Amino acid sequence: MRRRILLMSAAAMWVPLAAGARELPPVEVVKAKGCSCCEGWVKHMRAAGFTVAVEERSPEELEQLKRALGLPEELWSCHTARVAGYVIEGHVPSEDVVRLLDRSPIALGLAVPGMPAGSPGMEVPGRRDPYDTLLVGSDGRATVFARHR
Ligand SMILES: [Cu+2]
Repeated sequence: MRRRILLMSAAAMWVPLAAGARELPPVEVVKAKGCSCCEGWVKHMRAAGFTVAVEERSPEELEQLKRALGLPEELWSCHTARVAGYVIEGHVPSEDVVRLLDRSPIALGLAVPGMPAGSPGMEVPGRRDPYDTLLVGSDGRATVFARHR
């Protein structure tokens, strides 16, 4: 319940501006040292106009963070990010993050579980796995937010 209130107030703080004058909230990424696909995702987010701060932690601390945020283990990926009170887990395309901010649902955030080839930061020449971006509810339940084929 406390998380829900926090999320609501965080979402309310982000007021969408008129199209073309969008101001994007800062993104905080927590990643393990030496994770290059995580760096790839950071570049992707910066290219989309986000200001991204990166913090490196041990794999154990990263796991602890995911648990503390209430992310079910089956949704885990490499890096974990936070933006406007939402959790963004893994290689979520920037356009999905923008759409989440526009809609500002009451939710924990978005997740792309695992590390599908072809997702932002996971570019593999000649390979593109279909994947879904999931909307993770405050209770940890996931539904499809966007399909990427
Ligand atoms: Cu990755």
